[in-house]
Amino acid sequence: MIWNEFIETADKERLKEIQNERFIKMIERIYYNVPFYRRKFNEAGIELCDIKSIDQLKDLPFTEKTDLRDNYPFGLFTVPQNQIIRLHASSGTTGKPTVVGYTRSDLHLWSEVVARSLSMANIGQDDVIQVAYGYGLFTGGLGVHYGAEKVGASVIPISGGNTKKQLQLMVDFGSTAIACTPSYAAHLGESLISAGIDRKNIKLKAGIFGAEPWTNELRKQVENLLSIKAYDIYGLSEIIGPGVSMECESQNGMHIYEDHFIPEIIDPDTLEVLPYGELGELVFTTITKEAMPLLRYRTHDLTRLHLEKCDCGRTLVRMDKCVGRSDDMLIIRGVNVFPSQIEAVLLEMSEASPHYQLVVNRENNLDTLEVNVELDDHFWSDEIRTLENLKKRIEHNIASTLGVSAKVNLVEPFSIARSEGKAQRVIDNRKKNQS
Ligand code: DLL
Repeated sequence: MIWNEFIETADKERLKEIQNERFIKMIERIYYNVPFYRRKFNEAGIELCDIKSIDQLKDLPFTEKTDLRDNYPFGLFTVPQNQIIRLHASSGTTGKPTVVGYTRSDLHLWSEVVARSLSMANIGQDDVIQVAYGYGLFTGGLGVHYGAEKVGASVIPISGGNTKKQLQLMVDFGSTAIACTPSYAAHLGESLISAGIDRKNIKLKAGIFGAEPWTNELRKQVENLLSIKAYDIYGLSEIIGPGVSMECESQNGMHIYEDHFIPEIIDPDTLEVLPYGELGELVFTTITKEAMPLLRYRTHDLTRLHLEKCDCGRTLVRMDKCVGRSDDMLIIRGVNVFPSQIEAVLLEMSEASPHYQLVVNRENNLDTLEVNVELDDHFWSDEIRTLENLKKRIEHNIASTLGVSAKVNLVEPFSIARSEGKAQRVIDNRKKNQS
């Protein structure tokens, strides 16, 4: 189901015309209304009248998360407070939160892009969607909520957590779709089984999972556990929230709504724009947002872009599943390791459950990586030799795939804390010791 056929299947020339027009307006908007941008343009010697086409985007300055913090709370807004009708914020582990504001038109835009996203999973007015992303300052809950209302689905605003209630309503209200983080979806799946609920009593067919990196291996597990099709949805508060891009039925990358968010992939070191197909950092420019447009915002998410038309008929550029954030990348004795790579290795083995944790330490100036792996209930054994062999096999698979040795600790089923939102997969004690 394509929500906005005109845009989602537009030919590239038509789309570029639309982008160009909107881009120029956006540049004027930030230049005249936000001192921060005016200063940046002046420092870079850029005159407003010189910017005539979106092709010049690559020559304009970047915006970073620290710029949002430095202008806390409302310094990057282009409108007075009386036009802001919603505020969200991301907690951030250190310092001040990053704040985002929305005008009425921004909220319309947000529901439009989420409506497009849900339509990719064929969610419409015959559906009952359980929104189990957190409601509050986090954009997940309310973001998906408004888009779900727009497509006419019956929305259950249950928010995150309270797993028993989630399962009860799933059965009683006949939920056909669930939106939550993939790690929580895995937990819901196993809870469904341990509660002894017969799958026949559940109408669930689709999951809208995002807000954290997850692998295709985890997708398979969650699809099996819940007997659904699991779709990846991507977004970040600074750009709008969920609904920056979403996977269609082909599950071949997430379509980015380029009529609102212009993507670029850059080399995070040289900051040069990379060609389609190359792995690098995703950067977005919003061209229609009113309250807080962002110019070349560095997401620090690592992925690739693909231009080819998709089997679903959409022409919108696709982004691969995110490998992770550049700031989540662990460097273990000089080797770059993303938690998602470990996840892929673990979940290729049927013995591992989707619950794991990486613990990094520094001992005698050497980094050590420990991987706590929770075993699937069926494979837990009292036989030490069985466990020892399995542990060695996992250690071998990690070493041969990632090129780094790790100590694996097999832990009992249900012993790793479950997350209701974004899972905390890494405990890096090196950082703690530094501060
Ligand atoms: O996580 C918005 C969201 C809510 C997206 C619900 C999808 C579903 P933030 O809290 O600002 O916003 O976190 C944004 O989360 O830069 C990525 O690192 C990560 N992220 C979001 N979606 C995905 C995804 C929301 N599908 C940060 N795959 C982003 C991988 C994701 N990482």
